[in-house]
Amino acid sequence: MISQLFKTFGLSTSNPGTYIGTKSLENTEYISSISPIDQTEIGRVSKTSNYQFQEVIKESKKAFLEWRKFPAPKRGDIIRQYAMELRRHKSDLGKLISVEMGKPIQEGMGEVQEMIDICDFAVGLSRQLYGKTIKSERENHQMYEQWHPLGIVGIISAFNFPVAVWSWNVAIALICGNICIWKPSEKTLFSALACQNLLCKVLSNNNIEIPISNIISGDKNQGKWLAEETEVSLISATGSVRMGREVAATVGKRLGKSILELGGNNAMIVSPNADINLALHAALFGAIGTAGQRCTSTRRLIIHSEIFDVFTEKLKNAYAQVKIGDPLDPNNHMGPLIDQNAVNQYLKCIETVQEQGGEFIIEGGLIRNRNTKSPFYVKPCAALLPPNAEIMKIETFAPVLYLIKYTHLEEAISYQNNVRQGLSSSIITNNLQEAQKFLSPEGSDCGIANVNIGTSGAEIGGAFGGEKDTGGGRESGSDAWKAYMRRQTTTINYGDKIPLAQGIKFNL
Ligand code: UN1
Repeated sequence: MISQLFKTFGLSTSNPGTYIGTKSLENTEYISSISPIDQTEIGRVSKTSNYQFQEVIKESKKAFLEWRKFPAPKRGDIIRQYAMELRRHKSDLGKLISVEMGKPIQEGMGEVQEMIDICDFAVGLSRQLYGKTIKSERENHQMYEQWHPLGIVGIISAFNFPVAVWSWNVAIALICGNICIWKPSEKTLFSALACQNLLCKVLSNNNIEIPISNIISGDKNQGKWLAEETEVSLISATGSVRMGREVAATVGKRLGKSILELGGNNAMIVSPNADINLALHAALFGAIGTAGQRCTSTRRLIIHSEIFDVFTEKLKNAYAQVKIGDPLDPNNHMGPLIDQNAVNQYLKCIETVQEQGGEFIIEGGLIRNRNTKSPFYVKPCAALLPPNAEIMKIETFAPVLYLIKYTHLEEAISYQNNVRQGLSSSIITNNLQEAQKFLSPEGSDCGIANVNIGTSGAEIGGAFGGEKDTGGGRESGSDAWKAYMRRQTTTINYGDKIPLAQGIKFNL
C-alpha cells in the first residue's frame, strides 16, 4: 500500500526536505519517519541546512514581490484548484496521515475534509478582504482602511494534525498575498511532503513559477531559525506551551507578529439536566478521539453528583465497546499513541493520578495482543479525582480522563476555569439558564465554549484558538484572516484647502 501512496504523491523512501515552490533541495542529514502502527520505517527526509534555509528566505522575499501583484481572486483560484486536488486525493491522503500519525482512517480523511473546507472558505474570502470606510471630521476628506499582505508567513505545525492546521494557515495566508514557509512536525514529514507535491502540481498546471509555499524540515533548530528571521513577518505556531513560550519570546524580541495555538486542558460539564446519551457520545469522542492527542481532547469531565453513578456506569460500558487496533481498519476507533515518549508520559500520568488520590473507574495500561503490532497502544482510562488534584492542571497528550463531582453550577464553572490553559470547553444541559450562564462573562474563560457538543471537533468557519496559556491566537475562519494582513488607514483630501485635524491652525 505504501508504495502505491508514494507513487500517488511523488514520494520515495528517501526525499529532499527543503522545497522552494516546486524545486526541492536535498541534504546529507536525514530524519526517519516511523509508523506508530507497527514501528516500520516509512522512509526518510533530509534536514534543511542553514545555507538552504537562507536560500528559502531569499527566494521567498523575491516571490512576495510577484505574488502580491496577483489579484486576490486569482490567488483564490489557485486555492480552489488545490481543494479539487484534495478532493481527488482525500482517501489516499487520509491513509498516509493514518499510517504516519496513527489516527484512525476516518479521522485521517476527516482531517483532509477540514483542508477542503478551509480552502473553500479561503476562495470565497479572496473576494471579501473588505476594509471599512470612515467618516472624516474634515470637509472634502475621505477616510478608509485597506488590508495589504504582510510578506512571509512561517507556519510551525504539530504531529497530531499533521496537515489540517497547516492548511488553515496556508489557505488564508496565500489568498491574502503572503508567501508561506512551513516547518512541519519532524514526526509527520511524509504527510507534509504529499501536500506540498499536490500544491506543486497545481502551480505547474497554472505555469506559476513563483514559490508561494515552501518547506523546511528539521527539529527545534530549524524552528528557531524561522522564529529568529526578521524577514518572516508572522509566525503561526501550534504545539506545546513550552514551545510557544520560546517562539513568543523570540518573535516578540524582534517585534514580529505571532499566532499561537498551544495546549488545551478542556473540560465538559455534565449537568443533571443533560441528555445523558448525548453527553456520553460527546464525552467518548472527546476523550478517546485521536487517542486523546488533540489539543481539543476532553481531559476533564465535571459531573453533577446526582447523576455521577448513573453516568459513570454508562461511561464504563461505552469504553468497553471501544475497538483499539490498526487505525487503517475502519472498524477501529482508536490507534496507537505517536511514540515511546508519549507512552511514557501516559504511564507517568497514571502513576501520578494514583499518588494524588485518584481512583480509577476505568483502568488503563498497555495493550499487547495480536492486533497491536507496536508497543504504543494503550487503554483509554478514567479516574475520579479530588477537585484540587494538581495532575489535572497539566495537559498529558493521552486518553486519560479525569472525573470530578460538583453540586452547584458556579462550582463546576470554577473547576473548569481553574487551569492555566483556555482552549475549549463545553456544557451538556437542556436548561437554558445553565447554558446561558456558562456562555456569559461569568462562565467559561476559553476561546471555544460549546453547549450540547463536546470540546473537540470544531468547524473551520469559526475562529479557532484559546486564551491564557493557549496563547491567544486565532486561526481559520471568521475574521482570523486579519492577522495575516497589515491594516493601512488612508485619508484623501479632495478639496483645495488643507484643514488640519484637531482644529490646529497656522497663521502663515
Ligand atoms: C488540534 O488538535 O490542534 O477541533 C486541532 C478539533 C479539530 C482540530 C484540532 N477540528 O478537534
